[in-house]
Amino acid sequence: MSRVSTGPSTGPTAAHALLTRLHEHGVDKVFGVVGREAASILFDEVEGIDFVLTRHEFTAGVAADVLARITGRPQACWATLGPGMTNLSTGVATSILDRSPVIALAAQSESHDIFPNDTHQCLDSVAIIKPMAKYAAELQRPHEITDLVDSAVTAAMTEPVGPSFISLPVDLLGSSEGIDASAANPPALTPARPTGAVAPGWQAAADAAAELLRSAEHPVLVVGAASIRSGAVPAIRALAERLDIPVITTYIAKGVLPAGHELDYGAVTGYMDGILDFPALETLFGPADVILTVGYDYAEDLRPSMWQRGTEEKTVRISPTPNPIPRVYRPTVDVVTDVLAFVEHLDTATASLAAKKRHDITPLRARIAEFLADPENYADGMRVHQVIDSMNTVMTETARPGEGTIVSDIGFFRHYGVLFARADQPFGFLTSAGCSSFGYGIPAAIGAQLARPGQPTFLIAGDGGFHSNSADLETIARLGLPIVTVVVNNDTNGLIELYQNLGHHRSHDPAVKFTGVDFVALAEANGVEAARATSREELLAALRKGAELGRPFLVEVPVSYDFRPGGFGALSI
Ligand code: TP9
Ligand code: MG
Repeated sequence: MSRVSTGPSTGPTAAHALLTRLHEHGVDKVFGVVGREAASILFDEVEGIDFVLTRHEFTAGVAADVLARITGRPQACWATLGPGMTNLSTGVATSILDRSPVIALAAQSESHDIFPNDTHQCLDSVAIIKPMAKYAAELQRPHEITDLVDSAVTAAMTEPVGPSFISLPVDLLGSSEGIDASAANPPALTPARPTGAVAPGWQAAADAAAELLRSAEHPVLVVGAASIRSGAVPAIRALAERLDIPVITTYIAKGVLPAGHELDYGAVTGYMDGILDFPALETLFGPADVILTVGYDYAEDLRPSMWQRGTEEKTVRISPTPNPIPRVYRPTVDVVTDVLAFVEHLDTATASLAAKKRHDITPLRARIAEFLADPENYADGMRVHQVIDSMNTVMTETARPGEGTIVSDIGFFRHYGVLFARADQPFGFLTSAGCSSFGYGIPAAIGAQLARPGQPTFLIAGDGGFHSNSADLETIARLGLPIVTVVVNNDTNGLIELYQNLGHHRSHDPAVKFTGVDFVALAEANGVEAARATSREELLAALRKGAELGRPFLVEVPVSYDFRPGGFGALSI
């Protein structure tokens, strides 16, 4: 609905209307870097929506992604035209592959001067972003901005949730032509939860799932993040506890059951058998005869090949999105509906069912405990599992039950985080499962700390990923966010070295090795207090200091990986 005024152009500008409408949809932050469009938009024009200046647009995109993920509301990021927009594009890629309702905004050349690839800094932004967005449009007339924001929010909040993009020619942004200041905006109608597909007759499919459960001996719930977005976590927990069904999650759905819950069989990664030197996937999935994949999303990197072990299983796919990947996953029963609606239906349909007897994973738990108890002091640097175990210790001392966030950048250490990091709430462990751009850590930690201001945020990052985006340490310092960062430093893109060794049985230093960076000095240069720790004792002391500080803190930890010959020969990825 557009409200067109024919009067003179003196009212609020499209920029003002844009911020107003974003705020009406619940957006309270715009992360970004402003360019020459600063002449046409002032971000303090509208109360309740703040601009957060970042050093890089990728940081802006990921911070918005994580803030949106945790708050369940859309959040926004901003870039200038041309290179600003291309820098932002990896943030947009993160939100499409990681499923987050981000409204990405970029300035564009004046409307009469849009000649992509010819005009200074002018690229065809909509064409570039469209393949990785739920919606992408360019503002044509200033008074239509409210409608464009509404379309962007609706698309972003539809499962699979993801980013929407609006390109804003700078002259239109600063214009009030056609905007009727006296007319009130229509209600924003932001959905409280994402909207998804509901197949007619899904209840019959849910009844078929209940029937499979009835005859199952060792059923398992495999839970993905769409379950969290649908508000189904308490219902899933109640169902699992009533029927004694174990819960296994994707990387990013860790925390669906609180840490230490007896039915929490953990999150899985294709690297786990290699890391643990133990048949973990076989132990977890071998005995399972019915697998309910609840809120299943292939982009979360939990692949059907991981559960296809031992006993031949029947599968149920529950998702608010019709199956996009039948070639790799064609379930026995497919239920396309809201996850919460399904779990409630299943709960009623199985009301008379006796509890199952969950299969035993004691050997796997014993292996993990043995691994983490490793007391050794290694001369060539700590091991990553020791680092994560220390972070868990201090997080447990610091966070109230059901609180706290451990954020992981991308690297080999991330897969140790998937296995070992404490997550005591949904999205209590944050990583980018879908896009996995390194450099994710700092912006994700910023988003998490802003979303959960009273709770501790710990970040683990590798030297490679961290230093690809470390300029935004200054953003952490400027905002005074009490994030405790641990940089595990092996002067190497370690995960890539692992692949080189797999492919060629030897490493090739120039492709993966760096010369040393002094991360303590780097942190201090950016206004962040820092320390170096080379043993568990030193690390625990540093983490405790950081957690108590109330300001940003960084710990550099020299690490080394043990690449056992053949240990990763059978990566399940
Ligand atoms: N470029 C981008 C933007 N993202 C990714 N994921 C790559 C390249 C490929 N991955 S995971 C990784 C790379 C280069 C290296 C990570 O090295 P690290 O020092 O951060 O971690 P670690 O522990 O594996 O050495
Ligand atoms: Mg490294």
